[in-house]
Amino acid sequence: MYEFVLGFFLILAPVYAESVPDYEKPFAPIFTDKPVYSWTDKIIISVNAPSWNSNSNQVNSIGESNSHPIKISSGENFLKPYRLTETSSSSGIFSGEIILTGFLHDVDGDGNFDTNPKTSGDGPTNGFLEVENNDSISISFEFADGVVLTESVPITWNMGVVQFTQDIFLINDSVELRVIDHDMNLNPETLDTIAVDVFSDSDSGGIQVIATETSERSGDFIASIALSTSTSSGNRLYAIPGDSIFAKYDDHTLPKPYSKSDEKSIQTSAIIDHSIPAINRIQTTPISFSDSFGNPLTSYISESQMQIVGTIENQIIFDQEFIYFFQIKNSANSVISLSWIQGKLSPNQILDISQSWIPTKSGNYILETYVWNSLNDLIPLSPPISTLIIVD
Ligand SMILES: [Ca+2]
Ligand SMILES: [Ca+2]
Ligand SMILES: [Ca+2]
Ligand SMILES: [Ca+2]
Repeated sequence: MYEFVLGFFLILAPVYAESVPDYEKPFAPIFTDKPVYSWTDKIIISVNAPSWNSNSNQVNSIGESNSHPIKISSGENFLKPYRLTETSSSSGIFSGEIILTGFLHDVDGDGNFDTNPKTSGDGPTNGFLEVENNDSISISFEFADGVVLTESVPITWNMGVVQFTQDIFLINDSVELRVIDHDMNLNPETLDTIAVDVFSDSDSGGIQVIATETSERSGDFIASIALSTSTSSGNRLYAIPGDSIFAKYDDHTLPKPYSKSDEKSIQTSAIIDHSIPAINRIQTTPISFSDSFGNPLTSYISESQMQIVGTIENQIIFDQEFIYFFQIKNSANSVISLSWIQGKLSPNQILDISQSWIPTKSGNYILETYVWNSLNDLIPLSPPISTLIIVD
């Protein structure tokens, strides 16, 4: 019984649909390609109206007649009638597009308007329509006598987002920067650009870079900058390891509750690090021992002074602060001596570090040396070295 009823409807439904509109559930829905638009985007419209496919061998149109018009409106501005054309000769789906043209507004604060508002066109793809920043677009189609279908989509301005693609960049990295602000897709048929200020701890004046839209309608902008350890110029920003770098975008198209004339600086930062990992920044040589005159020692006697000598070499091309620890443990693994030397290595500098020690008793001792960056951070700059000392 159930299967019989289902079959009955499947056969009759198309005939019914083409003859009498279902006023309770209209079968000519209007679709837009996005649920919400920015003020200068493009709207791609489609209407599913199989009853207007009057000839299956020919591409038909809807909306262009004054008896069954399509009207696209925003406030007082409208396009009517506006023609949509069938996507293929028998699809029964009709499509077209309009470009929103916003209103006169200066989006970058240079005192000049950046928009070209106009309202014109009769379809299917030549329409331009002025809109406000907080607005809505109504699309209506009188698809049968006295039966008008309407679809509305909102128009909003958006808060811009600016971000570096990483939290930490190495000094040799190309730095990628991204700005997302759909309001700056000012022309939905070309790649737009945005100016972004980029600066660093070492160069607070910085540079201005141009971020380019990733595709015609994305509202997503990318810029790439290089770092320089000497000077800023062009797309190169002066920054050294340890600096923070910053990007600042001034958004002049802000959503509610901001007003049209408001602007807001949106800023982000990232950290610049060495290209050499911390543990490899200082190279150490094995420990050697000498007497107080600098002559190498081959045996060690209690109660006599010896010099413990280590050599460190700065592996990076920047100044590097260090603390060199000497720690001596006896055979019971107790620390009997701890001392350190603090200093700064210039780029690629090699330095001998020396500490005197007088063993009080014969026995076996372990000397451990550590190189850290500072007492505050305690970041190891080279692997620790352990050396056995046998005192007679
Ligand atoms: Ca057709
Ligand atoms: Ca401007
Ligand atoms: Ca664009
Ligand atoms: Ca905006």
